Amino acid sequence: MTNPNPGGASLLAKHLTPAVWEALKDKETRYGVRLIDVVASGLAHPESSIGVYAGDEESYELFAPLLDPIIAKYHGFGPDGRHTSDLDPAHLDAPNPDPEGRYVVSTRIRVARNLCCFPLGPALTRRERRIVEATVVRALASLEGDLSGRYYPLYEMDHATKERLIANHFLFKEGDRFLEAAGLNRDWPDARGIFHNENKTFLVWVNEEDQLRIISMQPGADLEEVFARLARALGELERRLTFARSERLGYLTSCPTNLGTAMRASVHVRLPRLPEEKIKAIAGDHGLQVRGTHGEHSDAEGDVYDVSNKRRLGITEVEAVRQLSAGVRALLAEAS
Ligand code: ADP
Ligand code: ILO
Repeated sequence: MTNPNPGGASLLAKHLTPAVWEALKDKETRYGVRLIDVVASGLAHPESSIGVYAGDEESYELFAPLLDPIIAKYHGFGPDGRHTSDLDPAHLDAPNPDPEGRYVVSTRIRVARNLCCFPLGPALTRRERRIVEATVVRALASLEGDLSGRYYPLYEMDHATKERLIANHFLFKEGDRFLEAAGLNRDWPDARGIFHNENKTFLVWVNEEDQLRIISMQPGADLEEVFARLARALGELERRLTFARSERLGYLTSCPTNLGTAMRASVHVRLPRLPEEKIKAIAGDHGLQVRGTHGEHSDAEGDVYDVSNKRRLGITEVEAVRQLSAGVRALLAEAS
């Protein structure tokens, strides 16, 4: 097969040169992940911004000639970089940027995690996915206090409940075309589900883009409270589960944009007086990205934007939330 570069503006199109294709096309990881699997989503969707998904930890080593330049471009993190983590809430100095609640509707901080010693989602077998689900659900069932909750398997959930949870920003959407092409939606909805505590401030998505998406969220702009809850939950889960992690790349995720902290700290902020271009410019100056009201690939509704840290690797969790805090302050200074 000759180099099937999809064209377009994705990082895949930029970095899948004929030489890279030739060097990697016959390689295969121990879990059977090939170059054609890594690039499948980007080839199917030339409109992708990134275009690649890793099938396992070894993909990041074996396909490094393709993935490293993509990682470098997205995170500003070179091949000699070493990721470090800081989840200590005592190190976070990010007072509520909107104490009167005039602009910030809600705050959400999520991290992605995958279990050590399994392939990542694109290469999981149905049986492995079920083992992952059972392992995660067992760990979640033993959480106590405000972190205790219930697991809701997707196949048991009626349509109306699903729609309501999605509309209220608690549950992942179904049928993402990029995930579909990467093989991440195989056997849907088998072994997928959501765990949450009673007031839905602590939630865990199971077997979507990553095996776990661990989420702390609440109305308002109390970044410190949201971060502290997440850090506490992660501490509890780390005592029960072993997550896939590398010295260099931090926590391992299926999409290279999520490596490192695997953290996306965001606010939903209502900015009726600022043009979208201005919002994007201010956010960009602070290392932040802007999404729509219903997440990635959605539009802003009612002037509510999702503003979050873009970089997740080569930055600590504390730094990522501080970056969000500084950017939100700058936006609110312009908005008032
Ligand atoms: P991810 O957060 O995993 O990168 P998405 O961009 O698809 O993925 O967002 C997932 C969901 O989280 C969407 O419903 C989105 O609207 C919601 N969300 C993101 N940030 C916030 C926030 N600050 N408050 C409430 N919901 C949020
Ligand atoms: N594969 C899609 C999305 C990339 C970034 N978003 C994630 C991780 N959900 C693309 O290349 O546009």
